Amino acid sequence: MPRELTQTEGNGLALAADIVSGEYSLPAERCLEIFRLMVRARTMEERMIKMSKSGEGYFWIGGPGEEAFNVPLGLQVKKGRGPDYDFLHLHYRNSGTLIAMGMPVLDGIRQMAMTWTDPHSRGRNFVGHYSVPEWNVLPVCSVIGVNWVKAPGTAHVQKRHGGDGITIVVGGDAGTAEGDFNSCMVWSTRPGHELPVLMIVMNNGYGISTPAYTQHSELHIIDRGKPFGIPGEVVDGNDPIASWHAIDRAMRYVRSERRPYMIEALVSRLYGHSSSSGAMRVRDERDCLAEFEHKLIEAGVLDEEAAARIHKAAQDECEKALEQALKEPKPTAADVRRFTYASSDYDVVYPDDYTGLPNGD
Ligand SMILES: Cc1ncc(C[n+]2csc(CCOP(=O)(O)OP(=O)(O)O)c2C)c(N)n1
Repeated sequence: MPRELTQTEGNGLALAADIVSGEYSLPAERCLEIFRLMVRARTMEERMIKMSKSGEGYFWIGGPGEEAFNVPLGLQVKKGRGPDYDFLHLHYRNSGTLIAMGMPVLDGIRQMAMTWTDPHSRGRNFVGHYSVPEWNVLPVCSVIGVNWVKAPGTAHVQKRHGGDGITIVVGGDAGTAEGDFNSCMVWSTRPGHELPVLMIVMNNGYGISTPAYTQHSELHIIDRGKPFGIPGEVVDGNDPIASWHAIDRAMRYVRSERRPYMIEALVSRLYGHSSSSGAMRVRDERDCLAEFEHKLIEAGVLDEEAAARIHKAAQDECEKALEQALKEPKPTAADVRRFTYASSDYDVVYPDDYTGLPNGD
């Protein structure tokens, strides 16, 4: 509940000074910003699920159930290009992070529709496999685990470069069983060569159809960081206020200490693993968006009409984006050989610019 009501928003609703969740709070305006972004991310994903069923797209995988953590993450990234800024090695469920960083919904829909205009992969990668060089978002890799071992590479560059840029790496709980997770911890904690890596495990309790409790005997995944001296915390990833503060604490630590830190966010998986398992809405898991909406209404900073307007605006945005994407060209068969390697003056293997860069269109 809000501590006190101090202002009046343009739509006539009283704005609370802070929205409180347990021992944490955030200003009401920040909460409304997070809520709007969560709605846009969820609506985009649900539109994509429909596309996977209607044939306007094919395979779907994504982040419904992770928005309460992923949006606060995106809002706190030090966004830019090069080692002065944060590097992101994201998971395929990080749509909320990209939306919070400013990705247009249209670009997410373009990847789902596999259009040539998809800026992340030119219509050639799975949906949710983002890549944004201007924001240091490295291409999401379908091979789970690999992210963990790429992260020390960018963090190493940042450590040598100086400044306060950090490397953020995100993966699911099942992927932590890969040796790469261990490699990340080893490489990030070599004595005298510790690296600024924020390791984030999104624990939704499943690896496709395998429940985590049948595979993991450790109480928490972050406990595996202890022998390496990696501090960590478990956070309720369905609570955007708690998540905001956990991310803030972790980022402050990694930015200033230049050492790794681990967050384990307990999240939901609201449409199963992917379209391969039907992408049907599950009803027995917490829904962070419904919970947050309820909280903001209870606190008096939102009412049902205002919430409905926010949902409707997001739906309209997604319909418009889909309409646009469906008009755009698809890649051709010849394009499959392009953009495979960055061009180089020293490339003796593909002297004819096999990759299509930089002389391609
Ligand atoms: C190396 C590797 N093995 C297997 C797969 C097939 N696969 C795709 S997603 C997935 C489960 C991943 O579970 P988790 O890491 O918990 O992430 P979640 O999908 O639950 O977010 C698996 C096994 C893969 N992509 N890469």
